[in-house]
Amino acid sequence: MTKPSILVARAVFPEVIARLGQHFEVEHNQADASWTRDELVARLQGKVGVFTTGGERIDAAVLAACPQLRICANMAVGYNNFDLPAMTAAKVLGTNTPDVLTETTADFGFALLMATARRVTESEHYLRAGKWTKWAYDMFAGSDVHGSTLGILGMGRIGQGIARRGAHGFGMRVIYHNRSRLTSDLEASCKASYVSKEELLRTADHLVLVLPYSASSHHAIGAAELALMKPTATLVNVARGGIVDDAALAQALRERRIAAAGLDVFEGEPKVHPDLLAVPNVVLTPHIASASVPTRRAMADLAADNLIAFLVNGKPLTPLNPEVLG
Ligand code: 8YV
Repeated sequence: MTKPSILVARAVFPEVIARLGQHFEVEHNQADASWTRDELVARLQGKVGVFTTGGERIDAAVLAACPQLRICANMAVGYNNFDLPAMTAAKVLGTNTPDVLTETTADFGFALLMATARRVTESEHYLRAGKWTKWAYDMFAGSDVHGSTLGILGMGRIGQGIARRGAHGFGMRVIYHNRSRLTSDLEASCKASYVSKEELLRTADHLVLVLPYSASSHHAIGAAELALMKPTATLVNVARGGIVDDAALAQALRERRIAAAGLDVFEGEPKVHPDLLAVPNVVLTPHIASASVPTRRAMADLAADNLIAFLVNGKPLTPLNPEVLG
């Protein structure tokens, strides 16, 4: 019997490709670069499933050009690369990788917060450049993390992980804003209090963004929101590029209207706004919040398991639009 054909749109663990190969004919992008949209559509011809990594846009035009496609399995918890209503209309299943990356991403959110508040990369660049010749009382003096007010915008699983770290590990007062309020049990476990977005912006010493990207969260942090923040505040984004207006943020950092920022995601990444590259008070990382070896492997395994479970027995593990299973 011939095996169904699937596409793996980016290079991933060889062990995961081998496992997929037990069930499917696998075409695998082993190049360093992602395929263009036209190339993706050409490669998708005759494929019933595709393993995506968050950068491949699956919309109505792609779906219309690939009528055999039945499942898109994202190796990411975020799925703003999917036009989910169009996928549902075309009866194409989408899956993502929730839970397996929560703690690792929360760890990184905290790492970025610490590095930003305590000016870790800025001071390392100074040292590496051979500029460290003497002690000075104010050399790279930053802001405290312990005992300060941690603000979280978007209080899903990762936001709660960051809240727990702040409250239990660093004695921070935690405030949050979210589309919906957490249950009182969850609020108690995170020691977090619900506030309006305006109060969050005005009060937080360290504001961490962990909300999903959609049309309604586009530029959720722009010039007006930055203007409400304390001049001593730091901003951390481990969510998605596009949630922050990067040009407005670079201007606020340049004019020291906020103290510093830590960014793992960018509008138009992997390109980074040149104005952000030009300011010293920002820590920049290349979208690696989930990148521990075990977590990336767990994400790849879950995406592969979704393809296998759906295409072999019709029962995906983490469906985004289960109505297509009906
Ligand atoms: C991924 C992410 O690394 O899960 C997400 O939503 O942003 C990251 O964990 C990225 O999407 C590539 O898979």
